[in-house]
Amino acid sequence: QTISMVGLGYIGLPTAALFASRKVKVIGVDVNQKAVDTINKGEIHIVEPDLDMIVHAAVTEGYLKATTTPEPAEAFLVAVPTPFKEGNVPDLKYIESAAKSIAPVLEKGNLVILESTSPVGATEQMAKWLADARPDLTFPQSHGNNADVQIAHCPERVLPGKVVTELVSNDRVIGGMSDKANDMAIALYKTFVEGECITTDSRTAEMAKLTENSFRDVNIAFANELSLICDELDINVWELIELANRHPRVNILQPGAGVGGHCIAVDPWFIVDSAPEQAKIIKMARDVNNYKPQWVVEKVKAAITDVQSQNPDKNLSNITVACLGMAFKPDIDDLRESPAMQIVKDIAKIGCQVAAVEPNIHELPESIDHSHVSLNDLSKGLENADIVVVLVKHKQFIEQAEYLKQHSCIIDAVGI
Ligand code: SAJ
Repeated sequence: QTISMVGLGYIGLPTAALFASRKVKVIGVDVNQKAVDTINKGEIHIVEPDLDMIVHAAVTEGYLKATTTPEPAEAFLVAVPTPFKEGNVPDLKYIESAAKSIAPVLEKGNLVILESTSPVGATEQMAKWLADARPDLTFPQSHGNNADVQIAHCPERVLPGKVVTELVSNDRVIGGMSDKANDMAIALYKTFVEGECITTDSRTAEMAKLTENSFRDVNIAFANELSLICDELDINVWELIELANRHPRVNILQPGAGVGGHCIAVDPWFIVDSAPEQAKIIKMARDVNNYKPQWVVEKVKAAITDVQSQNPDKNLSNITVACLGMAFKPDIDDLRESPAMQIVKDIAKIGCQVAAVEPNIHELPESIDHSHVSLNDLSKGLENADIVVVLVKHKQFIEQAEYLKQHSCIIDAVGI
């Protein structure tokens, strides 16, 4: 059996490598020539624990190879990005181009699985693109179980940082466009999935994935809203949440600097776009979480005013704000869609000096204003800081909590 993984990013590459580790031949397809070359050398172009070993073994043993042009296979798995475009509308252009690229090599008996997080109806749309490109084959929208090519949506739901273990142990929702597609998809995933495979239709599977991430977004928004309320009422929100969580049916999440990453801050918009009249709480949660970085910046501005009123000779350019953390969540190096990174940029725009501390990176990204922001280790970052802002709950900062507490002006967005 040969399977083809279309899209070799954070989800596609680990999935491809796990199939290959079970001695299934995998052809990985990606438009990024550099990524293809790196993988064919047995190396990886993304950061994810344990992935390097598995990819290296899969490539050297000959079970995984990468290419930029699709080849025939029995099953095709599509894991390409589904961003949103202007107006928070989902953009399916990567699914469309993946579908159009595999269509010419499809054969009778194939299974095509969409793994990308998608708005409701995207799998049916993909099936339509495939059918339009291949009028000589039949598809489940018109031929159900008897179609030449079967199609399903099986959303990924793994946590960045734990992808390799969660791919194996998580339960898997399988949304086939026919019963046959469901049977074929279960047989395929059972190669390495130890969790349960539960079947439904493609639209419910799409909505299930969006619901999971929206559930988390709404719950984080509740915590973030509490942090604003408690600030107003002069109550320690961390203590409050700990106390409320002693109730057997209450489990409040943690407030923070905002919600980042490529999933939780994006997926709820797919629901809002599909049902704008009904999706009231989901939309409101997005707004609450999106506002949080701005609120942190406002706190910093107020602290700057305080510092200046105590030291009238201090102008903006000789005030230093130490920003602890730039990643989108604790103990990773991923800065994409990071509220902490946005906050660092916004504080630099005020005109003061920013001493950024991010133990998981070695150099500042290019998009940062290097004349106002420097990258430091923790002790150097704190050295001349007038104000300290904790933006990410990295383990290195938790270890130094007692020391940090001694600083005269500290804004703790994450409850260190
Ligand atoms: N966050 C808080 N407070 C919390 C928990 C998280 O502010 O109590 C913030 C984090 O700092 C981060 C953001 O939320 O900025 C998202 O982090 P996360 O760890 O909740 O989730 P992701 O984006 O890394 O992964 C999510 C997961 N979804 C759920 O937990 C429901 C993962 O299982 C999905 O597979 C992934 O999205 C995805 O690919 O969709």
